[in-house]
Amino acid sequence: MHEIDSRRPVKWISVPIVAKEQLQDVKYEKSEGEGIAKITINRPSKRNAFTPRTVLELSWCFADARDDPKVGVIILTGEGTLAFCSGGDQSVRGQGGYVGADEIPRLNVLDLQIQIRRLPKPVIAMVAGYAVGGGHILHMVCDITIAADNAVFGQTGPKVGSFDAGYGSTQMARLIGQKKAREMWFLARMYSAQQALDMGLVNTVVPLEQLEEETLVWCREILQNSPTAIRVLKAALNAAEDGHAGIQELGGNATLLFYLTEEGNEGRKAYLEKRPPDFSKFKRLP
Ligand code: S0N
Repeated sequence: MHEIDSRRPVKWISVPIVAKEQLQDVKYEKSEGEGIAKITINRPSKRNAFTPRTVLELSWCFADARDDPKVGVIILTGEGTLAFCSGGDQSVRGQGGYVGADEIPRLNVLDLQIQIRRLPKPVIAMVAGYAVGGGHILHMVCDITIAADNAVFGQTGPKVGSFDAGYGSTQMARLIGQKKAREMWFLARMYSAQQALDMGLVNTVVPLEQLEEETLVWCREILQNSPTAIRVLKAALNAAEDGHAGIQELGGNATLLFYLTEEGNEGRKAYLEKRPPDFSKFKRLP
C-alpha cells in the first residue's frame, strides 16, 4: 500500500495579496464632518441580491469603516426603494455555494454576518422594500433596524431550497422568540413593517420618504454618546450568546482599556527599561 509521508518538506510559494479593486456592486460613502459611513448594496435590478463579489465588497467597506477612527456608526442599506436585499443571487448559486468569477462556490455571507456582529461600532440596517432570505439575515445581525413603511420581511429558504442554521435561526429566535421564529422559517411567509415592529424584529417604522432622515437622527444620537461605552455594550450584548468568541470580544475590550491605563503601561515600561515593575502604587479597588 502506498504510504503518505506526512513529514515531507513543504514548498512555500509566495502569494501576492489581491489589491482592493473598484467597487462594482456596492456604494460606499461617508458623511462630511460627521462620523457616519453608509454602505449600499447597489444591484437594484436584482432587488439587491448578493453574489460572492457583492459580499466581498461589503466586507472591504465594513473593514474600512471599522478602521477609520472618525467613523462612529455605519448604515447598511440597499439601493432604491424596492429592496434592502433579496438574499443570495439565485442565478449564480451552484453546487456547494454561490459562484463568482473564480468559479469557486462560497457561502461568504456567513463571514460577513460575523464581521458585522463583531464590529465594535453600531451598524444600522436602513430597510426599504424587501429584506428577504439572506438579506433578512443581514438586517437581523445589524444592531438596529429602521424600517420604511413599505418594508417586507421574510425567509424564503424553505421555498428555494436553502436555510441558515446559524445566526439566521438563533438570532431570529432571540429577537422574536422560538414560536415566531419557527413560524417565520417553516411557513416562509412575508411580514409587513408593522408586523415586524410588533414582533420585535425592527426598532421603528417610518414613512418611506423619511427613512434616511430618521436613520440619521438615530446615528447622530448614538454619536453623541460615549464610543467606548457603546463598543463594550455591543460586545457585552453579544457575549452571553457567542460563547468563547463572545468572551474573546468582550475580553479584547478589557485589554484595550487596560492598555490605556498607567498600570497597564507600567509592566511594558519596566520591561523596556530593564527594571522590575512597580505595581505598588495602583489601588486594589473593592
Ligand atoms: C424579493 C422579491 C420578493 C421581490 O419581488 P418583486 O418585487 O416582484 O421583483 P421580481 O420581479 O421578483 O424581481 C426583480 C428582478 O430581480 C431578480 N431577483 C430578485 N431576487 C433575486 C435573487 N435572490 N436572486 C436572483 N435574482 C433575483 C428577479 O429574478 C427579477 O429579475 P428579472 O427582472 O430578470 O426577471 C422576489 O424577487 C423574490 O422572492 N426573490 C427571491 C428571494 C430569495 O429566495 N432569495 C434567496 C434566499 N436564500 C438565500 O438568500 C440564501 C443565502 C445564503 O447564501 C446563505 C447560505 C448559507 C447560510 C446562510 C445564508 C443566508 O441566508 O445568509
